[in-house]
Order: sequence, then structure tokens, then C-alpha cells
Amino acid sequence: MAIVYLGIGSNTGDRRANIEKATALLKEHKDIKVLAVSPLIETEPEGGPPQGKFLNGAIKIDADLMPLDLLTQLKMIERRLGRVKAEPNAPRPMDLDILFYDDIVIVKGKSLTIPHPRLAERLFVLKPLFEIAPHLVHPRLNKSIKELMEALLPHEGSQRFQSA
Ligand code: PH2
Ligand code: MG
Ligand code: MG
Repeated sequence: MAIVYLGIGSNTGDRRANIEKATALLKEHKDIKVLAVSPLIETEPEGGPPQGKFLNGAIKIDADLMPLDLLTQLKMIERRLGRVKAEPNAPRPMDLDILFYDDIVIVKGKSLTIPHPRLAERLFVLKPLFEIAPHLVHPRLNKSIKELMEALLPHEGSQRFQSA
């Protein structure tokens, strides 16, 4: 079993319903136990063409799946929620990303990099993650989620955010 943190996001359709449905599918999966779900926040889209705002969250699971098998299961859930292959950073009803998998480091994997390569720059990832794992330490950067977040928000510190 592995403790895994996932990022979840949606910016098309009924975003909250999409996230609830994906969470339900994770809970139903025989090899996955959902341990915590963060509050959701509404965020401005970063990168890609002009598009609607996201709802973003973070989920802690215990997974009896190797990283690539877990990735396959997450892609299946994305497809069940209506995700189709599109340009990177295109609007999507569901995005499920592996942020951390225990303290494993997979650098420049063919189809998967762990920890997620851009998480330290993304408040839409760090803020929800902070709510469920403030003291989790990034195994490559050796900084906690709290520290990574404070580096991006030097003035606000790590006060709680308003959930959407
Ligand atoms: N995901 C992206 C690119 N940009 N912006 C926000 N606010 N939230 C996301 O989840 C997001 C994004 C690529 O996966
Ligand atoms: Mg993503
Ligand atoms: Mg993704």
C-alpha cells in the first residue's frame, strides 16, 4: 500500500458534480482507499488558451497499485467523466494528477514524473494540499507544503483560504 496525494481539477460542465463523481469512483475502487478530501477552491486558469475558472482540490489515498497502474486508473476515471484527448492545458471536465507517491522520486519518467514537476509553482495545487497535509515534505526539494506555499505567498503566509 502507498500513501498518495492527488490533485483534482475541473473547469467545464458542473465542476463540483464532476469532482464529486470522480471522488465517488475513487472510493468505489477496490485498490484505493480515500483517506482525506480537501475543501475545493476556485482558481484562475494558468497556461493554455483562454478558458473558464477551475475548481481545484487535493485528495489523500491509500493505493494498492504501482504508480503506472494508478495512473491508468486515474485516466480511466478522467475518461468516464467525459475527458477527451486534447491539447495540453485545454479546458477539461476532469484532471486527476499524482502529486506525491509515498516519498518516491521518478525523474523524467516516460509517462510519469513524481513528485508532480510543477507543483511547487502552483498555488492551485499547494493551497488545497496545505489543508490536508501542511507538514508533508517534498522529497526532492526537502521543503514542507507549508514552506513551499509561503515561498509563493510571502506576505499572506499560510492563512486558511476561503473554500469555494
Ligand atoms: N491545470 C492545468 C493548467 N492550468 N489552472 C488551474 N487554475 N487549475 C488547474 O488544475 C490547472 C490550471 C494543467 O493540468
Ligand atoms: Mg494537471
Ligand atoms: Mg493531468
